[in-house]
Amino acid sequence: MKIQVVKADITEIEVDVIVNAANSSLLGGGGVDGAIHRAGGSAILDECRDIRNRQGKCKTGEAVITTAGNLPAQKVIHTVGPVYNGGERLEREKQDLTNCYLNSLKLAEMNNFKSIAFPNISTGIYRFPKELAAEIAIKTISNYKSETIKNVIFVCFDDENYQIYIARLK
Ligand code: AR6
Repeated sequence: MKIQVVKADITEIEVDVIVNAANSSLLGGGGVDGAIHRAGGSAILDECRDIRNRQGKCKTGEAVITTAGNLPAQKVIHTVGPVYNGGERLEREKQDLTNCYLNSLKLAEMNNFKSIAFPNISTGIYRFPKELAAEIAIKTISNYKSETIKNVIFVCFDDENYQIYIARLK
C-alpha cells in the first residue's frame, strides 16, 4: 500500500472513495463534513437519511458508505471520530479513532476500492491533539494489510497537520 500526504481540499481529490469526519447524526455539520455535503450536493444527505432510518445513529468509531453525489470520488465513507476529552477517557478515545480508520478501510475493501483519501479525523471541531491523531492514523494504516487498496492519501487542510504528516512520513 502506497501512503501519500497532500495539502488540499478533500472534495477535489480524485480517488475511488473519500472519508468524511461526520457526527453520529449523519445529517451534516461544519468543517470537512460541511464541505463534502456542500460540494457533493443533496444526494449525499438523502442517502445519509436513509441509513439513519434503517439503523439509527452512527456510533463513534463506526462507518457507513453513501454516494459521492457531484464529487469526483465514487463514494463517501462517513465515520464518526471521538470528541477529545483526554484524562481517564483517553484510552477509549484513542481506540475509537483507530476504529474510524479500520472500519473505513474495511468498508473500502468490501467495495473493492483501490484508492482512499482520509481527512485528519477529529482534529478540528472535536479537538483531538494533532500529533497523537497523526500517530494513530499512520500506525493504523501502515499495519493494515489489504488485497484491494493500493493507495492511501492523507489529505491535510491546515498547515499544522500537513507539517506533522510530512515529518512523520518522510
Ligand atoms: N478538506 C480536507 N480537510 C478539511 C476540510 C476540507 N475541505 N475542511 C476541514 N478539514 P473537522 P472533526 C480538516 O472539524 O474534528 C463537523 O461539524 C480540518 O482542518 O471537520 O472530526 C461534523 O459534523 C481538520 O484537520 O472534523 C462533526 O460534528 C479535519 O478536517 C464534527 O465537525 C477535521 O476537522 C467533527 O469534528
